[in-house]
Amino acid sequence: MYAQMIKSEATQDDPEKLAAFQARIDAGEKIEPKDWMPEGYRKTLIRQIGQHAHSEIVGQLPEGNWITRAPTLERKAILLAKVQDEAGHGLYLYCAAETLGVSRDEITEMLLDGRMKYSSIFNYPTLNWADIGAVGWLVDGAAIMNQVPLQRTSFGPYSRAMIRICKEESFHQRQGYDAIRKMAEGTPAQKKMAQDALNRLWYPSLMMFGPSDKDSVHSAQSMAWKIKMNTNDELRQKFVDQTVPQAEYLGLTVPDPDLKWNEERGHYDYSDPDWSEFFDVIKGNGPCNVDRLAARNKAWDDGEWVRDGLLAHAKKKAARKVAAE
Ligand code: BYC
Repeated sequence: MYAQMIKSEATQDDPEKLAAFQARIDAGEKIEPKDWMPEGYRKTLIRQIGQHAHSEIVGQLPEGNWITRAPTLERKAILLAKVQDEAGHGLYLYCAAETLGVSRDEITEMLLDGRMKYSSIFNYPTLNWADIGAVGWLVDGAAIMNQVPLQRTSFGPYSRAMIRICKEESFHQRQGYDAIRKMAEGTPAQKKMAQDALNRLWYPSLMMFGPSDKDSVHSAQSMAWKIKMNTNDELRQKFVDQTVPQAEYLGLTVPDPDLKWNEERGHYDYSDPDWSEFFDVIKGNGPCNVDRLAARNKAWDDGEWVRDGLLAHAKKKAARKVAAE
């Protein structure tokens, strides 16, 4: 329905303006907040940037959960820094969304009441320390695969936010790989934990790229507008090709009996995730959806007095300024 709404609004735009806008996109120009843009472009960006921002914020929950239980002081400091980075990424992205005429409060409320999504991956639990390594390795690895091309996305504020985010994400992926490597090279019990984490997180990581191209509602229009630079399946394949040799190096087995190198295609053949599980998770029925939204709602309610205090202070300051003029 949202897609339909975007389509009907897009067709109400002036055809000449639309053609000039598309020519700018095709020429590789960046679109800036004050430039004319089709309503569908604006709404698609708010949806994608907003979902992305929410993912960064909700993504702090499964990892933040392990800060107090990290096995060494060094791992604790690294994890703490990473989780703080995710908050920063959320803030850059909320700022980018705000340049499109929507307030951070509005999109936050849409997350809290379930009107807006966040990445499916964060609806899976992190059961032990190996999962934290696997999240850094696989989840941040998938995020980078998706986000590096987004540095070239057509909307200026989004593109600039992505450049900064990608620098930090590559550190995140490397710290995850290092943590899982330590487990994989450890005692038989630690290696078993690393394998178990890979078994549980492999398919949810593949789901992060979105449904297969034939079921992707937004890809065609988003790619024409260079909001997305690649299809979901293209990025998923790149992720598989990059990650399988890493798993082999670690001595771990990717839990896909059909995984094999295809010499002719120059890529790995792999099995798709269970798409019915994916659609169920994004409808709100994943293992942790209820907990994640409850945690975000509680944080929002608990922070009300801070927001009220800041607003009251800002109003008082503005009134003083008016009185002095
Ligand atoms: N989870 O037409 P499609 C991170 C929805 S990493 C939930 O292909 P689109 C982090 C989609 O919204 C993750 N929903 O959509 C990492 C649409 O539903 P609506 C954040 C999903 O937008 C480590 C429907 O399915 N990264 O932040 O063209 C630590 C049809 O899909 C998912 C980004 O958000 C999913 N996985 O393509 C901390 C990157 N996949 O909206 C944090 C930017 C699809 O019509 N986003 N859906 O109701 C994108 O590149 C694109 O939005 C996607 C989906 C590839 C994710």
